[in-house]
Amino acid sequence: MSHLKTAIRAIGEPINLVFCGLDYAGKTAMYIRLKTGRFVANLKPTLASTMDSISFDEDDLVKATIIDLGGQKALRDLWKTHIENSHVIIYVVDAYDHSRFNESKIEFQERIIPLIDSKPCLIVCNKFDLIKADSKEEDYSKLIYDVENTIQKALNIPKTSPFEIIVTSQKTGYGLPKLTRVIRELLT
Ligand SMILES: Nc1nc2c(ncn2[C@@H]2O[C@H](COP(=O)(O)OP(=O)(O)OP(=O)(O)O)[C@@H](O)[C@H]2O)c(=O)[nH]1
Ligand SMILES: [Mg+2]
Repeated sequence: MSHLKTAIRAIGEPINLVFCGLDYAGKTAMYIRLKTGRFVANLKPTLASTMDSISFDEDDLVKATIIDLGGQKALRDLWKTHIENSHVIIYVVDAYDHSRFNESKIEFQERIIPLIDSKPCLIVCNKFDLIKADSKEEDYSKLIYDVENTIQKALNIPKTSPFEIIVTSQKTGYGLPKLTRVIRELLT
């Protein structure tokens, strides 16, 4: 990951984080959570991508530009240019919706992997609140581990750097401190 830090320092340009992944995964909910700390239910699908500056520390010193893309099928050809122009890729998966794991895998393998170019790639397994509500598992850390493992296998994510899997719920805020910390570490 030090590759990113060196590149940023050398160039001194704004750092772009791109949010991609299938429609309905929770990209815009995550952008709003990171920006405002709030969860918004019933969001409309993103048709035009949003670019906005977000701080990842309380002193407002660690900033990056978020690019929140639309995930609908017809919009996925637009991902390429944004990924190429970004320093960090954040691929969001609806970890509750098993019926779309295969579609998410195909897009990840065909549209993300070829563009990685050693960029950090965080895979966000979102909607953990729905998984937890459905599960009888009482061991919280085991449940998290199972989600990470399920998504890693379902999408065939390499277990090595620059890939990192993070479980989140935009609704409860679970995983957001870890996500923020990982992003902050990449940026500073
Ligand atoms: N229960 C729950 N719902 C969530 C979570 N994250 C997002 N949602 C809801 O899921 C729906 C889709 O979320 P969006 O953020 O609009 O999804 P998106 O990935 O931006 O979708 P596109 O813009 O179409 O690509 C919205 O109604 C959100 O409120 C979560 O962690 N838990
Ligand atoms: Mg959206």
